Amino acid sequence: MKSIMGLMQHRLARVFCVSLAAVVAIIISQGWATNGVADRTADGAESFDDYLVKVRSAAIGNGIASETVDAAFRGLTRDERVIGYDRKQPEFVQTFDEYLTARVTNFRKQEGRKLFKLHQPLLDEVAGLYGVDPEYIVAFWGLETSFGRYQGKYSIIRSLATLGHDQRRAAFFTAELLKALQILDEQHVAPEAFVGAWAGAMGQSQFMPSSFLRFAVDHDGDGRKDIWSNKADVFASIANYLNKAGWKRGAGWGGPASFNTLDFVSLKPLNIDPSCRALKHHSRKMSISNWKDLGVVPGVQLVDQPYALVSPEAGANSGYLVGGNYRAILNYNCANKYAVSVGLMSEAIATPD
Ligand SMILES: [Ca+2]
Repeated sequence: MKSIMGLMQHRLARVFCVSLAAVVAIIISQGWATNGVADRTADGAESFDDYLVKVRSAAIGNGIASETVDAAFRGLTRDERVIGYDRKQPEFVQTFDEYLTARVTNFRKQEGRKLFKLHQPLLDEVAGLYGVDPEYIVAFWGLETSFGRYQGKYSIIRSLATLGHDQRRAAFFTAELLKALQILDEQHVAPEAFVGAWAGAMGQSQFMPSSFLRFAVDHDGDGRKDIWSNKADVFASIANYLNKAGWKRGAGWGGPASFNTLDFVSLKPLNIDPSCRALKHHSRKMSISNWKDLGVVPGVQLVDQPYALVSPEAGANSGYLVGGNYRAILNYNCANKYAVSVGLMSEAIATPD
């Protein structure tokens, strides 16, 4: 057992190492992206155990206790199921309607309304604190894990180590693995409960370790950011994420719009933000009155702000006009169908039966 002094020294050391860790992580990820782990695994020369030895030394260099790393890596093997999922291509691309029908189900809407009411004092408190709309917190919670029910049962360390050792996205997943070790070292979660989806999304909010370290919040003040089992921490962490993504309370997400004919190609923006693939399917942003001049009519009352039109499906006479908060939703998961599902789910949650 660690002595109190030992613990204090460890914590003091970590304060110093937090800033150092960022620098070291960049150097490491740069090195590995060019001539380090990624390349060595590409030719299959590096064993999983050799990979873990390198990660161990990088983690300790980042200020993580060797005991934490050794306990996490003890007896660790690759999880080949994870590689199987990573290689699996989607069999077909769903239309918006198919996707929304499968995701924004009547069950989730009803459950969302019920839980919205049940947790209203906490949701209002958290939403007020972070300047977001409470129904969106419940919508993310419902769509990510069916309100905490399905968080995934894969070991986060094992999944990330497997994907970090694999050649496809070695640098990305190795960086996430180092962050996962930091989360364990900070004791936010017991090692045996450090589980999630196969690719490392964790807890009721399904944060990757890097998102956890940037956005997770200890709202109930017990010293742990517990997105696995504490609702106050889950809600506040989602709210904080949206706040940091630039959420504007009361501005909505956008809504459906209809038109007769539209030359979408002529509406493409001059520059497309490359950080999110969903933006390739957005028009340039215009005011509601500009859209109406082009014959694009919103189906609902929208707040006056610039909107982009999400590329309509072939032959469709309707699509979605999306505002600033929609961009914040894309930060969570950069896919248009996902973001529309969050918007529609939020509206359903806030609308009484
Ligand atoms: Ca807590």
